[in-house]
Amino acid sequence: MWTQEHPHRRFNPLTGEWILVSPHRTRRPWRGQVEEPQKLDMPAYDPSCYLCPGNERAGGKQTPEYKTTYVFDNDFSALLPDIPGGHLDENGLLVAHTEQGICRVICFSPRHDLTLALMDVDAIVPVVDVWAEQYRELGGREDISYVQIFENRGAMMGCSNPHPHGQIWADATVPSFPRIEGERQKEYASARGSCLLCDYAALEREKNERIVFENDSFVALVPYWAFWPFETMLLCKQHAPGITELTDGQRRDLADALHRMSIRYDNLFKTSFPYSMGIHQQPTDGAVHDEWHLHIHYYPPLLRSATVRKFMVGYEMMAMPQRDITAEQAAQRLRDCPEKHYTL
Ligand code: H2U
Ligand code: ZN
Repeated sequence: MWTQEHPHRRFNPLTGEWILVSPHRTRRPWRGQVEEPQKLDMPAYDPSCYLCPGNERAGGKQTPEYKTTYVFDNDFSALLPDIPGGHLDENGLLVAHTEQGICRVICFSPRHDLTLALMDVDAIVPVVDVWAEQYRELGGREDISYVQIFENRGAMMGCSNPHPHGQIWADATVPSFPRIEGERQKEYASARGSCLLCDYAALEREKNERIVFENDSFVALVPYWAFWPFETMLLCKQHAPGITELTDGQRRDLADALHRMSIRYDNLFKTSFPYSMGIHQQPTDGAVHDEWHLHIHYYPPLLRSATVRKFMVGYEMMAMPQRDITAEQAAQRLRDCPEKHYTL
């Protein structure tokens, strides 16, 4: 009889891809390091930080004396708004298109020493509000079809500065991952007449095996098809294609969910937990996208401790992604974490 204890593949309905799960491997003995809780001694203001209020940034620009959040055009933008349009196609083999866009940086707080785990929910609500404003403004432009809001946390993720901040890259075209998720949601909606992620959230809440926590508007869970060891998703319980559709109450619940997820993550390995987190929502390409269901992905690299991470190498680079610890075990570990930050 097949059980989920045997090696198996799990299907990701949002991408159409598979992931190999090898639960028996978690029985391998582990004699790796057990680390001391990491102290997070950081100054509230760092004179050398370009995101701290009043300090100088690259190119002589100045970060103002802001009180809550602050948004500016990235001084090293990967995408630029004013470039000549053009493309190349030689035999379908050498193909290129110019890509226009806008990159911005969002400071979450003037305090250098805080993170979403250490800020109050009251202070995170303005972050959600500024995400919605930016989505509305950038998405409202003729030349922008998708607004990707994200946060990279921790040096392990290539984050250059601990000052709490995120980024926005707004693109003339819909980038690969949201495009694929959009196509999959659209196919599901046409085939079943319902929303993929509304149905998924309802199923997970009924099963109650992978839920980490809930509030009135959001459910936090380890998706059945998770790839990163402690990957999670925040799903809006009500159908909402984008962040601008959220009510004030839902925005507050999102701030609460972001806060609680970050605390549980930090408590898991008693460290300032690294991750990439991003919002997936409807494109702003002028079409109606009711098939889209707003959600947030967390992709954290850590596996066993504050320093032992998962590597995507070998079979995973050549064949398909794989995990040992199951989504159910990861959800249990995150459920067992308290919601009071370990440093407090
Ligand atoms: P990360 O730490 O996630 O790399 O984000 C910081 C961003 O801040 C990064 O994209 C930008 C970098 O280009 N930046 C500025 O816009 N101005 C500066 O003075 C330094 C860094
Ligand atoms: Zn700072």
